[in-house]
Amino acid sequence: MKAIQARAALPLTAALLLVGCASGGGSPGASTAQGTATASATATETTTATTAGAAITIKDFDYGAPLTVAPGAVVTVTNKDTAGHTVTVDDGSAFDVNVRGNGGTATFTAPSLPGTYPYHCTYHPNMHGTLTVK
Ligand SMILES: [Cu+2]
Repeated sequence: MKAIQARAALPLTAALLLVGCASGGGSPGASTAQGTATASATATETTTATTAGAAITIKDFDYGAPLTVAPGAVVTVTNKDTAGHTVTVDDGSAFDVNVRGNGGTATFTAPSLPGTYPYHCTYHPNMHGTLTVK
């Protein structure tokens, strides 16, 4: 007996990028280009160096996989447990947020100094996680 599971993932990439590339074929002394060449190439550069998107999801008293973020990144914490939790750095005071249960969220800013930051929950000392900044 065979169980075939077909999973069709169709990412809709509807990104049309029209880059006006001026054909730079400078062949010396050959053809004479006719007409008016209106080359207005507007290069819109979107520099996305944002540090968004970092997230910790707490579920079943677990912080999930260790998270690596850029210095100063905004980390969003979502708590899917019914109990409240905190994300509290073990040493120092780099971050300490309280996250309500039942889908509560909180955000904190990751330290600007690269390193590994173990954290815990002040309510449940057996809960541990690690945030890496680099
Ligand atoms: Cu907790």
